[in-house]
Amino acid sequence: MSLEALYARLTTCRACPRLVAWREQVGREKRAAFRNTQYWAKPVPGFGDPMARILIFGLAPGAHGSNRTGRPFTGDASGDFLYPALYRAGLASQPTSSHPGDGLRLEGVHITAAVRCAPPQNKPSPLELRTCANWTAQELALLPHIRVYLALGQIAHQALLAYHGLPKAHHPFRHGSEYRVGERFLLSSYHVSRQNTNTGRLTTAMFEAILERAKTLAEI
Ligand code: DU
Ligand code: SF4
Repeated sequence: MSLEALYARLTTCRACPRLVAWREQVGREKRAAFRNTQYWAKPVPGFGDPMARILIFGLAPGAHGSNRTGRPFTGDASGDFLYPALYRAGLASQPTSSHPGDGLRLEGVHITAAVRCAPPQNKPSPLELRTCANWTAQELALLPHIRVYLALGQIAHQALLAYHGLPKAHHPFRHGSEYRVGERFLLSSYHVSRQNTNTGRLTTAMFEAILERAKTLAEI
């Protein structure tokens, strides 16, 4: 199975009734600024380099970001922070990510999330996280060179610990925390959400340092 084939199956997933309802409701109601656009309103596949050594692991699609455009972190404030940073770190071909088909390519990095459908209030339930981890397992099987997980936020961090069967009490989330998980590293950062970047909780310099550390751990 190829990543493309996996993603084709993923986009038909309806395993979480609450998230299916929400992703589609947001896609019908839309935000005023996007009322003339067709929302994706489906599970959002991962994006990037199949040979990646770094896997950026987000929380879930933004209702009006990737739930609209169909590409992770594309079309909202989180992506407006993330992609320029990837570009400056030499991991992306351009600093902007506006829509699939804009020519953006990642190099050395792949991006996915703990949950692949937009959740209300950006809060997936524990069951939804466990259910979508089945897709994480299949995706990781097709990304054989990952050495570093870069978790964005505590929920992503805990989802990766759960995926590896590691107790969260022994691996607390901190901005910049690093743990070994089997052959890989789990490096974590505050999430790139507007809530964090607008308040200065996560600055450009802090995130640049995280990306440099990820590159070092991945030997890029
Ligand atoms: O056509 P393709 O090279 O298989 O790329 C498919 C898809 O993945 C495209 O949107 C670019 C992206 N991508 C990437 O970002 N970095 C890579 O190294 C290869 C593909
Ligand atoms: Fe399927 Fe994941 Fe979406 Fe649940 S969140 S419906 S498991 S793709």
